[in-house]
Amino acid sequence: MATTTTTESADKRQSIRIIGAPTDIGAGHLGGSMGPEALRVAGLEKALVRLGYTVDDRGNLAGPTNPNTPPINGYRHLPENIAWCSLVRDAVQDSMTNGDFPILMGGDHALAIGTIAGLSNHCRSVGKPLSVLWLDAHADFNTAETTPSGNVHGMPLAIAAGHGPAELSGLADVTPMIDPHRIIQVGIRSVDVIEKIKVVESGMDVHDMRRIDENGMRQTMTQVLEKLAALGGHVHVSFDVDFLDPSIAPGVGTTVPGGPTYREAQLCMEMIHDSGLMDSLELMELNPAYDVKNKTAELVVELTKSLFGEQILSRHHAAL
Ligand SMILES: [Mn+2]
Repeated sequence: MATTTTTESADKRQSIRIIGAPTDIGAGHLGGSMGPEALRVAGLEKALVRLGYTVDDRGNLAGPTNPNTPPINGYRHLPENIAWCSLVRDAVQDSMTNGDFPILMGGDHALAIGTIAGLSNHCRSVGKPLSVLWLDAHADFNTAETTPSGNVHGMPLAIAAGHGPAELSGLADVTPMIDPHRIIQVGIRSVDVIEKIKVVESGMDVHDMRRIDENGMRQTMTQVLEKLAALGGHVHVSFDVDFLDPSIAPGVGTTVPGGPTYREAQLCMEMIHDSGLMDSLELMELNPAYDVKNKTAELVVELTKSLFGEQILSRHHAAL
């Protein structure tokens, strides 16, 4: 695919803008607010520079603190989630408008509402459809009616698809901000009871761990990337660190056993890179309070390098 990449998209990929969103406002556990700093300590910027990219770390967005209070009408911290997601929307949209490839460092996964809102606005302005590749242990398709906890990080895709409080689901210029038929999920292995019905009805394409066990990561990602290529338009990759098996990635608040191994995750990321399809990225739910000597942050940096083209041997050398 690399040989068919246009000059325009190749240029776009040379310039990366890193945006930090240090908050755990949508999560059940505190500590995701330290995620951006842990990724900086693990050398995210330097790793991308070594791969030949120009990288501009814009520092952190500044939103409200976490009041850590119980749900009100089914949602925890709704006003604070609105404030943070609005900041993320504007930062991501500004990056796209300036031709920079945005990497959002979370922060919890509720912030994806802001990312998708910003991308939705940008895509509408340039006449492109928006698709999302969602790497996660969870379907994140709860609503106030189905959520066991009221934590908004379990709801971002339902809200992006138009099912949620108007203040959040209406954060983009149009509602819904994405067509759920353009959402592909990989790695899913924890879906709440009523949420299962909503996920099946939603139209999302869900490659759960059972499908990955049966088909293998290679065939799974071949199918996923062929579908994304056929759908066309902008492809956003939303990487929840709990996608990974907890044995290699303990630094998240919501670990679920039975996730992709180190090699399966690397293959997934390398295949995404080789497809040339990725147009924006977010690295979500890293929680240093649960990590061991920052090893999960270091793994996320390793996987991000693969997403941006790091290979064991270059394809050219391997062919000689
Ligand atoms: Mn998630």
